[in-house]
Amino acid sequence: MRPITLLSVNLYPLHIPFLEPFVTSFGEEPFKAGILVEVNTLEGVIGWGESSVELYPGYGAETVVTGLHILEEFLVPNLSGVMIHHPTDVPALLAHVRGNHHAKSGLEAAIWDAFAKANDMRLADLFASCLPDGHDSRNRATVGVSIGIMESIDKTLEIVRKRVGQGYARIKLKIKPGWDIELARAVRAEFPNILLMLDANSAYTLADADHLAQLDAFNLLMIEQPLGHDDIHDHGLLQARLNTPICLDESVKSLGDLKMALKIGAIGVLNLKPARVGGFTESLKIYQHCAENNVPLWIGGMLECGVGRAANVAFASLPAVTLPCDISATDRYFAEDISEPPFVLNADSSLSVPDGAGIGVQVIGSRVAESVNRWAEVTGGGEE
Ligand code: OSB
Ligand code: MG
Repeated sequence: MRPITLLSVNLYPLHIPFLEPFVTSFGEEPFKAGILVEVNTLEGVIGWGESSVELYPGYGAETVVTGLHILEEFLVPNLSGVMIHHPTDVPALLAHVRGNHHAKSGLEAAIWDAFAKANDMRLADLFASCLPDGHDSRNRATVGVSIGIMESIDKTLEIVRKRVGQGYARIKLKIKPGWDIELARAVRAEFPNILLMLDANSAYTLADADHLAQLDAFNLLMIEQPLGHDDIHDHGLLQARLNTPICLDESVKSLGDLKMALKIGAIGVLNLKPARVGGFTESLKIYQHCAENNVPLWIGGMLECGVGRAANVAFASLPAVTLPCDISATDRYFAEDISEPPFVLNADSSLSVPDGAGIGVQVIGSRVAESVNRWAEVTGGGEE
């Protein structure tokens, strides 16, 4: 494959209005925040990636401001003028920085996109080319929808009706203490057959095990990250007391974490967010480990804009992604995204992989500029 040479990197803070705020056990996301990464190459190809960092360090430790700092001061300077023979070589070039996976993943993703474009292939096919035979892209990703914490169960039921009506085949409800058993009971009563799951974003402790065991009555696909974001051990103890499979999100930041969780019985299902594990190179290793060990796998989301969404759809089109993903249609999040065309839900609850090279969506420059301006307004100045 044709190598690329990196000339320059531009970083754009994101501020895109949501159609509705997204509330989780760790807080409210008032608008879509993040960092858009643009990579320019000697070959004249431009690559785009998204660092799905957030406004507050509630899900993970990183924020937009820490992401800009780490990218500008430590990651980008190491790549200037570097020839990339394959995107899987990128993590070694970023290894001098510990952690900061979300920041790294946007830069790596931009290089994956540029490399795929320079070689005139879809990102989905580039991913497949890194895997053994039999892992070709299915050209679409099966998806569900994640529903935030609402002001009442009635309001939640209304939204669930709307999403089921739109054709989403799997519903995920955010929960927290006091917003769990009765919610699950009400949704299950009205929708006895939908694929239903809950996500606690680390809102419980092992002392809640008996309480959480009541959820076994509702035939849930899984319960996602009930316990500490950094506590694989206690998830093992909890799983022994639940029939519902535990899905880990926050706790699995690397292939090593996954292996440990599997070894101690702390995980039944993996939510793989490429950003959380540092990018697509690590994601491909984790994907292969899941494929070889029959670990049920789906791709999670961080309310990405079209750039991150496109890359995640490409990854989620790989065949060992066996469960519906948290990658919904553009109109579930935004009135207007920064890229075109929008992702539209197919009748089989899937999103199609775009046809074009790389991520296959076009970034609209004027919308990026508007987003940067909105960010500057709410933060009272430039990027700092
Ligand atoms: O825990 O999966 C999560 C969004 C932001 C931060 C954490 C999570 C989420 C979601 C949204 O659940 C999934 C999506 O992008 O639609
Ligand atoms: Mg989650």
